[in-house]
Amino acid sequence: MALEMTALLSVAFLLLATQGTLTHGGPAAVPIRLSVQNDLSNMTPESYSSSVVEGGVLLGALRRLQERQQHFKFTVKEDPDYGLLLQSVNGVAGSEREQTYWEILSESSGEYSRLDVGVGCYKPKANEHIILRFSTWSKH
Ligand code: B12
Repeated sequence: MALEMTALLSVAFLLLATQGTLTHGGPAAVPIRLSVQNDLSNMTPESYSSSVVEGGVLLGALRRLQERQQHFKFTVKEDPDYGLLLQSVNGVAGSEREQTYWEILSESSGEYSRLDVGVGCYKPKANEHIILRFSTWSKH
């Protein structure tokens, strides 16, 4: 009898544990660091932490940060060919006339590389340092 009871309890526990995993599991969170730099206006660089779901895109980390951090805001504009262009950060928008835009970089050990896709496609790696830098471009 005691044996049956233990077996029954074990099954019940297993069922509960599995259900817990299914309802609360979901994809793991990938932490990233995010800096905002604007060398054109002498602003002090800002640094934030955010996260993206495993395999998720940078846009998710920006959205999560915007929801939780009052001082971080951004907008995007849809491009028919390349998806989402990061248009403004914290109220500062890129401008065709001024030839300015938000450049997106990844920093590792002091080395900076430019992302080869936009915020809607780039999948950050764990603990990656992403930099949004207000920059100028020139016509050739
Ligand atoms: C010029 C150019 C830019 C200029 C556009 C300024 C301007 N008004 O001309 C600037 C410097 C702003 C730019 C920025 C970026 N660019 Co760019 N750009 C180009 C380039 C060389 C030519 C585009 C062009 O003039 N086409 C001719 C015009 C008539 O067509 P259009 O449709 O009107 O062009 C517009 C779009 O291309 C858009 N655009 C330009 N780059 C990007 C990037 C993204 C992600 C989006 C959504 C839109 C977009 O701006 C153009 C002008 O409005 C292309 C490569 C190529 N040879 O096509 C890369 C290209 C489109 N860019 C690219 C990238 C990766 C970027 C950046 C993400 C780089 C970065 N890490 O910062 C950023 C965007 C960041 C952000 N804020 O979201 C990639 C996109 C790849 C992809 N599959 O997503 C391309 C294909 C280059 C490459 N092979 O790596 N870019």
